[in-house]
Amino acid sequence: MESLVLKLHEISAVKFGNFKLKSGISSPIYIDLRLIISYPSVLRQISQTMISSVSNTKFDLVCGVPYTALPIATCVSVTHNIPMVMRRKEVKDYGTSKAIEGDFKHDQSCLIIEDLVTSGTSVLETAAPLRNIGLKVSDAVVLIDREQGGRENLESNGIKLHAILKLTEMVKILKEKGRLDEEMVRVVMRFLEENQKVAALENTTKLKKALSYLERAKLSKNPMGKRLFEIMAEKESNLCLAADVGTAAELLEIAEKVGREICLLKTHVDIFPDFTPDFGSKLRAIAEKHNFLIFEDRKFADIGNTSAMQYEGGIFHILEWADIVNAHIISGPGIVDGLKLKGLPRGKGLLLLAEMSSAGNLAKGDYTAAAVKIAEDHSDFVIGFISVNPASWSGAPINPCFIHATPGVQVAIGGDGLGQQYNTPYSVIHDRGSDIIIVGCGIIKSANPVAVAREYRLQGWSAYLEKCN
Ligand code: 5BU
Repeated sequence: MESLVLKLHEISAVKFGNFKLKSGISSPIYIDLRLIISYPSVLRQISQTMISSVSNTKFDLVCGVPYTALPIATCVSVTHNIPMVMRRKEVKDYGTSKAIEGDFKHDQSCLIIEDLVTSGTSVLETAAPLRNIGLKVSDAVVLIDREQGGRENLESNGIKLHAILKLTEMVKILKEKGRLDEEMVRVVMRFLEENQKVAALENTTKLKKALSYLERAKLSKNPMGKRLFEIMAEKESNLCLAADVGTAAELLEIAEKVGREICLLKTHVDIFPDFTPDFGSKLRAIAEKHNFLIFEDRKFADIGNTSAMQYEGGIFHILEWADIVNAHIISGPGIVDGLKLKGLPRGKGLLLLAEMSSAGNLAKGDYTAAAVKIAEDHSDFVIGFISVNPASWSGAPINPCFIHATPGVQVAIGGDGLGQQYNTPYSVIHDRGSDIIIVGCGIIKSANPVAVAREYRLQGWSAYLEKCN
């Protein structure tokens, strides 16, 4: 251990002085383990030490936390002949690609390998997608533990931390070997001690649970947004059925059957060859009986005036029967003004398309940010977004009054061959930060839509509960 600590110091992977950290604070100690790839013998020694420290632990696979620990995991894998899996860090633009790469079997156990643990968050970020695909994660091995709550945080998430070195031990070794003078040891030790207190506080804030749907209902400035949150809480359902069946008659039939499982029913009314003017009132009666809202996925996209006319008029009279509609923002904020003119006096709500689920779509980055800005400027009418990965949106945190509804959901990830990309209910609600799963084919095309809808509801709901607790 001593020789490893001395080597890390020699290659400047551990430095002492005065360093400005990313957080803005000044630190007398700086650790950069990315450097070890330039010293193969150090990399080999680290991976050897790490794997030896878990010799009593059983696992089938290893997975390094990206990026610094990837070479360590690779080294462990090739020298000990243990298969490796790899977590993709950038899921956003790779809807269909897997979050975890590699070959594995359900129920195999996976050891997480990490270079340095502070609060344990990065280990948990890797554990979540591994668990999501059915792998067991109960152990993580780390080279350096900064002793800032990581061990406790991981333990409360069912992961035992095996740490090779504590930061304070490293400092002691370097002091004993004459690499640090008394004054520097004192400064570093005091810094570490003070930092532990800060970290403990930060962890408590970070671990703050997600707000419940009911708490968010109180924040909503639009009555329909509020109602939707309340229905979700009442029915313990964050499931929206995308009722893409062939006829209006079939839609009414499935709405009646599946109604009790859903908070929202999404229609594409212009699909139906048998649409009649009484469709709206028939569907409304079923919605009232089973307490769900109706969302016409019309995706208005024109200028405000035209969109307002399309909302109210034509054959479909969407404004009459749909509680919620949605709109692209391609034409600018005027579309919201136009739709609001008709919808707001009647207590309706609007979802903005901030992201889409289909491969190669252009709704990302600045476009998504523009949708958020428009929503904030019109929070009396806009109730939320169609989104895919809201947890990864950059910028200020999004107001929790907004609801996120995500299409492209199935229990098996993959696609439909026409661009649609699927994620699992757990990934959508828990990992990607959405609120509502929109499921079409996964339910409609199943042999038993009622039982399958119930299963989706339970999966979506348990992912939400996990997020809150
Ligand atoms: P699916 O059968 O679960 O793939 O149906 C998804 C539904 O969501 C379908 O009605 C689409 O029109 C709708 N959808 C979508 O798939 N992706 C999007 O980005 C948006 C809507 Br917006």
